[in-house]
Amino acid sequence: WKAFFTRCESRGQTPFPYSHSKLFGFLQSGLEARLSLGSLKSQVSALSVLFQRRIATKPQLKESLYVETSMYCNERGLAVTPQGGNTSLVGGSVPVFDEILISTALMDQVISFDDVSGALVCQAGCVLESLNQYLGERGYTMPLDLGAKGSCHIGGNLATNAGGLRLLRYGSLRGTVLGLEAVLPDGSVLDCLNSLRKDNTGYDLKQLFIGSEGTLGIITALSILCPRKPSAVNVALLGCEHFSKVLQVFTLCRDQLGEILSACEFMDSESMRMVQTHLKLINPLPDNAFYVLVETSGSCGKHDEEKLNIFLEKAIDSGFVTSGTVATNQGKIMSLWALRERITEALALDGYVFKYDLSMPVEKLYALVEETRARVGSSALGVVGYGHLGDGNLHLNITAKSHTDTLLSALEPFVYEWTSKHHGSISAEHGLGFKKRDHIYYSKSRGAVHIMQQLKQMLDPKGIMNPYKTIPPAD
Ligand code: FAD
Ligand code: 2HG
Ligand code: ZN
Repeated sequence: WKAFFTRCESRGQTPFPYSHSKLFGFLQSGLEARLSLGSLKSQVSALSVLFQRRIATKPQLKESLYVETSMYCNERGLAVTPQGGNTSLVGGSVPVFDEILISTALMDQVISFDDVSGALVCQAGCVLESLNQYLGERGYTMPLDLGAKGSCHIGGNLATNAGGLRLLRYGSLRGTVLGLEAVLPDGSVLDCLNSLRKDNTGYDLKQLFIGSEGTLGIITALSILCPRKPSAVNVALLGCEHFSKVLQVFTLCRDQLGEILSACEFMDSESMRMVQTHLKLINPLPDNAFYVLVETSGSCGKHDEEKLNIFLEKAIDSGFVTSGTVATNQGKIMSLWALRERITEALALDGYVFKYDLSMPVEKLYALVEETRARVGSSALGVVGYGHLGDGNLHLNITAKSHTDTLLSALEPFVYEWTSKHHGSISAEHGLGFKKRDHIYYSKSRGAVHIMQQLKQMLDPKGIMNPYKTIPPAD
């Protein structure tokens, strides 16, 4: 990013949003491009005429619009970036040089909902929170939840294989997505949109598109299995003195809460400081080194409360937690969740943020934060560790007054090498996008990346789909 911005700025250009004349500058400077300069403006206006005509004739947008656009772009070698809610944290959803942005924002219709099986079929541009609301009115809920729920699209969630706050309970989208439809780069439609729970007829092609970050095609519709909305939800926020106690709380809550455990998140005191300072949120507990948020969801309030109380008693008696608070009403539940869900927002208000999304054996999770803190010293404003404890997923964020190469070189490749050494993943749930594409080798073998490149070549021979993201070019 830095190199790219510096190049643009040295020519007096602002990289985003770019106009055609600015793009002209990029092309002249020899950056990769697949457009002929003279025709760019006419290509874009031809596309917009195509869109307007389509919208006028088809008030309810169908995938046919995407078919025509894909064919148009494929024939002319125009690069395309699919965009959902644009909440990507790795620069996956923004054009880098010459791509045409295709948004799913107008594809926001529920197609069907089966209230016996819980299978929801909808278009890719439905906002996650709206789907949850739609289902809530019918006694069901979405099997995933994340802080960006008010903006992100379900198509974007599939494209990134988003994890989030409920993965511990309902598992990954690789299990809950039943089928999908995608428009391929050449305009053909891949129809795998079934709603069956069991289907072992050949390769499971939908899995290729889950987590493909817009590099293979545009997901236009999907079918997803939704669980019943739990009638009883309880949340506890607990304070711990050491990370070793956080781990003991996790083990205890799995033992004691079993099938009603729906989330187990953790945050350190630095994360708490961020939400208190920048968002003025109130910490209901005395200051602690760590906080664990435990959520239970079930169908019998009395039974769940009893279980939660036994768990809390044991956690206190064993000295795992030093303080705690429990919420059973919606208002307090939301305010406890806000402390955890809004950390990303608070960090953005602290300064420039270096973001890392890592998974590793859970007992190693916090050692990396401590080592990073010691390494960067006072050159950072904050070194913050939090995440999805139940999934072994750490969000390590380092804030600074501004981006500096010195800080970057203290962090990278250190963070990636550390993670790889401990057999972790350098992108647990956010994907690789533009920012992390070239770091893929820390988590995947050369052989595995080679097969990914071959798959990409087969489905997108002209390389028009999100070309600068996720999969590095073949050597
Ligand atoms: P976009 O950002 O628009 O796109 C993401 C990628 O998918 C891009 O590569 C894009 O090209 C591609 N894409 C989008 N739509 C399609 C489509 N229809 N077909 C093909 N490709 C497509 N992520 C988590 O996993 N867990 C979290 O807990 C979490 N919390 C977050 C909290 C906040 C406050 C924020 C800002 C982000 C968070 N994220 C989280 C990251 C982000 O929200 C997810 O990656 C989300 O799934 C992206 O959805 P989107 O619709 O915004 O996609
Ligand atoms: C979360 O779990 C998100 O809050 C965002 O995945 C993490 O901003 C981050 O690093
Ligand atoms: Zn997360």
